[in-house]
Amino acid sequence: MPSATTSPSKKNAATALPVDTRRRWLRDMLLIREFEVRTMQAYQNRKIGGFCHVYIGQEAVAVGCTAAVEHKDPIITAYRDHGHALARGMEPKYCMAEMYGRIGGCAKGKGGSMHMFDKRNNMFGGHGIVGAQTALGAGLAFATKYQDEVIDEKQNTRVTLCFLGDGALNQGIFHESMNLAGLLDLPVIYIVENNGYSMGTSISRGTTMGHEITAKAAGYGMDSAVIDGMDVLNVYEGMKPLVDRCRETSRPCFVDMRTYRFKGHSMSDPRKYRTKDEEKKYESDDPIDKLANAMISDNELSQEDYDAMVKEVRKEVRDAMKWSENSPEPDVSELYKDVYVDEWGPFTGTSLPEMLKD
Ligand SMILES: Cc1ncc(C[n+]2csc(CCOP(=O)(O)OP(=O)(O)O)c2C)c(N)n1
Ligand SMILES: [Mg+2]
Repeated sequence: MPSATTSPSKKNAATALPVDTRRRWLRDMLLIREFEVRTMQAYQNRKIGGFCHVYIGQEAVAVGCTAAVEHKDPIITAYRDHGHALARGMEPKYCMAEMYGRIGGCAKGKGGSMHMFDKRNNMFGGHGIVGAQTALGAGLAFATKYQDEVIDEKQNTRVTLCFLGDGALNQGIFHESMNLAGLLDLPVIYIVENNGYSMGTSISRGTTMGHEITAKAAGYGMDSAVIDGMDVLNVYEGMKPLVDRCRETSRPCFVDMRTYRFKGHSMSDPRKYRTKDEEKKYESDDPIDKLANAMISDNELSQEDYDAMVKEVRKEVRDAMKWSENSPEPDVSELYKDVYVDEWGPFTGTSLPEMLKD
């Protein structure tokens, strides 16, 4: 019978990791935060157009989850995707230029904020249709399992992390994907970034059983876990055993990752559907402050080191913005390129298993 595990205690494997690892996670979260703050400003200054959703408040999820897998393991997510791309190692300039609609962007400026894609870092998007990535996540897991176990005859397969919002729980495609993943033993972990809202609809208004969403996994014969997503150490510690087990058994699993988005759903959202008190409560649980304060009080990081880190990421993001400004807009001839797979140079005549290999 599938079981729901609860949040692990804080002072375990993650705190036993080298200080440098935790410093890197802190820096990664700071970079995402700074990137998103500057994204909001650039949007207001009309440097960025189209739909845009920032990840402020949820940084510990992308950083802790990507730390729990290997670089070869595919990740895929929805449209609130800048944090996942950066956590996976995309250089900020490619992410920023994509939003600026410039040729230097990761999708040549043709995808925008919702379509961060980075094959080299095994980041398979950025998807704007709510729930669409859950079927693609199952497909990635099917392909990697086939390639790793059938073609390469390796014992351990890659594990796919498929992130989704709580709003996607009510999409038909999510249930079809869960069914197939359970039925075919696909090595995929569905991570619901449960920030409590789907645009302006709270989870209790839009989802049967409200916050008891792990019950849905039980219906598909999957193990599940509830993890506190506001603490990067907790995220890592909660995810690591699930990833190890998924790699070993090729059984999918499901995570209810409790988190909160500090800003609105998109760039224009007066947030009338929630109270200021609620926002304040979560803001006082800031994942960046939490790790920074813990490391400073444990003498693992000095205040000067922290200030220098903040300065460094500010410069990195400023440089990314400058670089994006200087990157040209795509030529009109780009309009018909990359529309079909057979026109996409590197993928021509390549089967999916081969494609996943390089
Ligand atoms: C199939 C589909 N229906 C509706 C929308 C419009 N829409 C965009 S975002 C969103 C809310 C999704 O919320 P959630 O999955 O919780 O993600 P979050 O924004 O909280 O990260 C909706 C309904 C869409 N993009 N796709
Ligand atoms: Mg949500």
